Order: sequence, then structure tokens, then C-alpha cells
Amino acid sequence: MGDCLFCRIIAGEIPSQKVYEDEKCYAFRDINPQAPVHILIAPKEHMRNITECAEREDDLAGSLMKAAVKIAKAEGLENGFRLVTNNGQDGCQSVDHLHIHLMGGKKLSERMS
Ligand code: DGP
Repeated sequence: MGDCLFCRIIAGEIPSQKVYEDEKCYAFRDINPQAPVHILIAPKEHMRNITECAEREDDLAGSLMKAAVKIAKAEGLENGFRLVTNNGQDGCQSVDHLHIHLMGGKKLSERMS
């Protein structure tokens, strides 16, 4: 686990507002929300980013996306939502534990960058 912030959140060592959990992933509200609903979906197993996740034999990336859609439904985002994962330096990834941002609850910006 080391010093990884999200590993510590998933382990319950640092408090978070959990919204969903299954055997593979843990989802919690972003500390600095950029939309009325802003949730982070992270794998329980530590991996750096989606590049590392894509190197796996299993379909963990698909499971994370399916969990995100399940959470969007539970949050009442039937009007739409956005899923984003920042990857590496140019992607402005600030926490090096893979997470998918789920944002919604308002009409989001058309700008993506
Ligand atoms: P990114 O820049 O894609 O790596 O996103 C990291 C996100 O993590 C950012 O939107 C803020 C959020 N975040 C950082 N520290 C904490 C924390 O301690 N708790 C929670 N809930 N979110 C955090």
C-alpha cells in the first residue's frame, strides 16, 4: 500500500464519503467537486492508471466502467453524465492510483480540455 492516498481511503484509514463498493472497486465523493455529482471510482487493487490497467489479462477496466454506470443510475443521472480518467502528466493526473471521475447533475461544459 505504501503512501498511496487512495489505497488508504479504500482501507478506511482516511475517511471518505463512500457511495459504492464491490469486490473490485470502491467509489467515493471527490473532495473538490467540479459538478453537483462528482464521484471517483477506483480499483481496490493499486495500479497507477488506465495504461497499467489495460495491460492486465482480466477486464477490470470494463468492470470499473460498469460500476460507474450503476452509480450514475443510483445517483439519478438519467439526463446524462461524463466519465473521465486523467492519465499521466499531460493528462493532469494528480493521484497515482487509477480512478474514473463520474460527473453530472448539471449540463456540463462542452469543453473537454
Ligand atoms: P486527478 O487529478 O484525475 O488525479 O484527480 C484526483 C482527484 O482526487 C481530484 O479531483 C481531487 C480528489 N482528491 C484528492 N485528494 C482527495 C481526498 O483526500 N479525498 C477525496 N475524497 N478526494 C480527493
